Amino acid sequence: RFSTAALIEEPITPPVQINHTKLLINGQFVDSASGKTFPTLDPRTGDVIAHVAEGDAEDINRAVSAARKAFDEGPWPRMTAYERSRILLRFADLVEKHSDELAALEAWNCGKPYEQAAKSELPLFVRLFHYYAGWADKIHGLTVPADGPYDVQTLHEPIGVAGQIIPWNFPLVMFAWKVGPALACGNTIVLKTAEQTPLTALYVAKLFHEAGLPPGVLNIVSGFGPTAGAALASHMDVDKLAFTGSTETGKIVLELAAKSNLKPVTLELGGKSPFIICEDADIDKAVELAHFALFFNQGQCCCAGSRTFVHERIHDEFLEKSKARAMRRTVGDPFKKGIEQGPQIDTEQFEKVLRYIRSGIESKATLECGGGRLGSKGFYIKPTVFSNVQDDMLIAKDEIFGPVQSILKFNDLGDVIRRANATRYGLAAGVFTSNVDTANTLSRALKVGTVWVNCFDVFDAAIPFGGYKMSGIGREKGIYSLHNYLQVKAVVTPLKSPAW
Ligand code: TXE
Repeated sequence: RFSTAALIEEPITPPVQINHTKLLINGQFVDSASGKTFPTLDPRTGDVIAHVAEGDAEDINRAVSAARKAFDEGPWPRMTAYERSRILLRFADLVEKHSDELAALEAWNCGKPYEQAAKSELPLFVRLFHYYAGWADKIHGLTVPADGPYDVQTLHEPIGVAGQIIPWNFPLVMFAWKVGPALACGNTIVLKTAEQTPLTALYVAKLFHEAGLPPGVLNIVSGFGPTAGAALASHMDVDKLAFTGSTETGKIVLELAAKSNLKPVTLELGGKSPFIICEDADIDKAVELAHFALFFNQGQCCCAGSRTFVHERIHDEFLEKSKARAMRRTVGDPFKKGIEQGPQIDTEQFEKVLRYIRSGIESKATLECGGGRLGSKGFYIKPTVFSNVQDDMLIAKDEIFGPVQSILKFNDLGDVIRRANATRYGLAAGVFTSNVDTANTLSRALKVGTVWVNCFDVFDAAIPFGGYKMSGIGREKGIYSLHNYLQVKAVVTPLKSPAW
């Protein structure tokens, strides 16, 4: 029983206007050098929302020059850290004031439920800027007790111009994870948004300038990966690159960075995260959490709990209840009340998810529910559950990035640890158990960057996030992200009177 077509056939008009569609370079909204634009689409219908200036290599050059000048000559890295912190705080307050419109724009451009954007993502965004505003005036070096008559200090300095490339699944949250720490440390930025979702970054960047950010400190270039993205990754005057997206593209940008000026790169890439439900788990709670871990944000999360491992003793009851829960999931227009799931982002992702569903059926996993598109327009997919999933099936190995839950059976801890770790990814894991020893064993044995025990998708600004193995390089959020945006300089001075 899925929500009726009525929930999707007549899209609600979003309660927000689109005011910004140009590139933001040196504090000004400008056309692209080529004059080209590209359409950004409504995932509910595939219709055009707006035409947006399309940046390419020439616009990246302009944006990098502005960021360079703002770093080398502008006030930003020379301000007191307290002044920088005040601007970050003012910005966060402005975003909070405009959060209804921003949530609407995010929902419209991304297809995510408005209530999710408003209640979860906007508060996370604001909190993250408060958090890094708090760090701005607490970044400092050390005095080092070196051998010999020397005074040794370390200075923690901003790196310079940061290039940042973000994906479409959480446009605002990804903006915050990248921009917050980079600015708190005193860097300047050229940020390339995903081609699917250019709108909210332009809106918030405008608010940043209202909050007092000097021109050139934050430049936003909308555009495509192989043109604008590649130009940024290979730019000789970009000092650091941060990327979130697919593992395949992560390899490309790492290579571009190495072949150009060897800029340091942080990568946050794909995942195939295990969610492990032990035999002592409260089944109803585990069903709900495993459902959330996979289906949240239409299944378009890099850390989605996309391999649901269930102990064989509770497997059958868990499966029945998970299937019933997926069939109760409300799918529909993201602007309607109580909607849990909107459309996938675009036709490419929609087709990819449907291909994996066909692959699951062909490889003889059992399709318990869902298994196809919902409605006749837009990119809606029925919540889908597969059981009898084996480790070597494609649906158990690849990142599907859609509302497709794969349920696997295990029999003991050793078995599940080995299988959970047998993947090229290592982003996150969920563990559901009432036994603290089991939780401790699993959280130490799993080769992943985050283990959520009896919870999932907890994204507080202070908690570091990032991957082992091919899920990435480096950590974002928390104190760890500051290290990505700082150089350490050692200053060594002979002491005249060492014996004093
Ligand atoms: O990713 P890309 P796509 C995964 C998910 C999804 C798959 C493909 O499995 O189905 O990736 O999605 C920019 N040089 N994730 O095609 O291509 C691009 O413009 C420089 C996981 O959207 O990695 C966008 O801004 N940049 C993920 C960004 O890279 C390039 C979130 C991400 O796009 C480029 C999204 C190039 N040559 C998808 N090519 C996560 N980790 O959360 C593309 N880009």
